[in-house]
Amino acid sequence: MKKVAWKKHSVLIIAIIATWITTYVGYLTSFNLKIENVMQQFILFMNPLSFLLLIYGIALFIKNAKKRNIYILSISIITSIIMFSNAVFYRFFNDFITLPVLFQTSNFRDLSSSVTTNMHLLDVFFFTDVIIIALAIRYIPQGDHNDIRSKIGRKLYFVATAAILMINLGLAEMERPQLLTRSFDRELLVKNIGTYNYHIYDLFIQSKTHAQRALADGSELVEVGNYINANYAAPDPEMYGIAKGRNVITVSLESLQNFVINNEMNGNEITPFLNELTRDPDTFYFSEFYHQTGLGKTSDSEFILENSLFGKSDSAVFFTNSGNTFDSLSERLGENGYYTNVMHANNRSFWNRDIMYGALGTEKFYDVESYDVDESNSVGWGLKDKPYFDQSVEIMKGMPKPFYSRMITLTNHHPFTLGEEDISIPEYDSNSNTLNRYFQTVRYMDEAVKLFFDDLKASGLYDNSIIIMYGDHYGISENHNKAMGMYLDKEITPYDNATLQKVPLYIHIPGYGKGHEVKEVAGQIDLRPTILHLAGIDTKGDMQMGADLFSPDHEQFVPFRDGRFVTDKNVYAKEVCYDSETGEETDSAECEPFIERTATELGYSDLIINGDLLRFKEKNEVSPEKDASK
Ligand code: GP9
Ligand code: MN
Repeated sequence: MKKVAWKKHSVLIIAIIATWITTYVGYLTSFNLKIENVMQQFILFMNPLSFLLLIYGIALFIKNAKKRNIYILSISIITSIIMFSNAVFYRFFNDFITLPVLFQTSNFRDLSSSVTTNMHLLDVFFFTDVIIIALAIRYIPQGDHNDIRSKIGRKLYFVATAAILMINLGLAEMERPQLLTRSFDRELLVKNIGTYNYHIYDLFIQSKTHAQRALADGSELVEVGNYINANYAAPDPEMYGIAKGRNVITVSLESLQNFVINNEMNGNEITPFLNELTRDPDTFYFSEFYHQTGLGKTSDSEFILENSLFGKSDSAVFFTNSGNTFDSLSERLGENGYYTNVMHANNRSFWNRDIMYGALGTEKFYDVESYDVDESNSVGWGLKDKPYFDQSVEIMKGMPKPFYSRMITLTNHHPFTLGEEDISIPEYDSNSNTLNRYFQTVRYMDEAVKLFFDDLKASGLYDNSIIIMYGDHYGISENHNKAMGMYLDKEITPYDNATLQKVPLYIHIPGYGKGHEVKEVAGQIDLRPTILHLAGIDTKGDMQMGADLFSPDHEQFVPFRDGRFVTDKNVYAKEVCYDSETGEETDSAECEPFIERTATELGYSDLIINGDLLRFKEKNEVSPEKDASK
């Protein structure tokens, strides 16, 4: 009977194997996938299988032999075209195709012109399976089949397919926890679930986004706009335009929490340079400043800084809404003559940055390819912060002025590892190795930032720049509460977990002389209006949820993406209202109005993003100053 089944379905079996192998060989020859261990190699090998079993398996329902063969051949042509297009696309963009890129390429070089130049003769290889299948159809005679037994066989076949998919997803989840919820990186997706499943996943995410978008018609913009206008905080005339014409440099300090600043660990000063800056007359140091990121971590902090809108509650907005229209900080500075760029020595597709930066109007992304990276200057996630800053300043020297450079550091990232040569202070001695090492990588970052300032001074760029540095999100999660409790010498409550979300913010204006510590409760959402006002660019009428930090009207209220919030009087966490001074539980009536407002602000931000509402907003509609400056 086995023999009969093999004979009956030989074309199908040949098709599955031929496309499977062609796909796998395609992975190895056309994409630069970094495979680190045997398990990853195995996942890569097996990942095309579940999809191929499913899609070719539909042939089992087609009784007529001729139609069945046409179906199988068509599928092989389609899968070959998918692999072939990705290979051509990859040569140019170093990335896999995602749907928004097919609709939105205006900010990158023209796709179509590059396609032909990136096709290679050897690409016919991708159609090897088609040829094999065509030959099989030609030489292996097949009849119609329509019997009872095949129904049971079919069931078994699809159960096996589902099982293979589950095994694949299970292994992928082991290799990369939260792969599908956080998305991270297209390369990781392809490596773990395969090109075909990846495209289905992409289609799913993008259709969800499109459906939400299709339901919006712009009428919501009025309601949201009214709320935003009512909360507009006019700039302090003393500060407005104080950095006009200067280069704007923002630095995202990876995983840096505020608790290490002006603090020590077993007698060792953790951040000598950043501590010195808190007392520097050219620096405003914000000691009650919070990150507001969600699942999208670094990318959320980038999104918040650029748009003064929140990320999403259940996914990374960089992945779900890279096709939206934005009114970003980059775009606004760009319109005002700045050369806008991002400097980050990682894959361009990580967090979907390459696509999102296009939507944000960033002119240039200096990704890993723009840096000299090798074994000797890398650790953990890649290029170490010291050489990163060194090389970045070299690149900056050649940039048109003024520029807006958004820098993203990397070394102080989980798992917080360093080579011996970069360790300046001992490990901590708690039960958490993560926290123990954290102090060391934080210290390394502190030294790197000092070096950066020295380099900027030496390059002559320093005096005509303004440098804004902030922690992107927490580095030590609640899983390390016990160790944190030991370090802070107290039992960690939900109140502490909320206040531990403080990240340092430095606004450094060389030559200013009147800087000081600011204890205003504030958040990342406030960065966009603050920076634009310092640069002398008005933001009245902009669809932003934050307010200028220097404005007398700035309110001390910071909603977190998960519904917690902090004001100057209270902290609200785990549905408990705390007194912000004492950390003790207090009358819930004190928090009540802000619970409501947190929901409103998060809701309005979601409305803007999900409905892609900014596409309905007339450019320059409500910003007369901006027109005047042109
Ligand atoms: C990756 C870096 C880290 O490029 O930004 O991302 P994270 O894991 O912190 O979101
Ligand atoms: Mn980060």
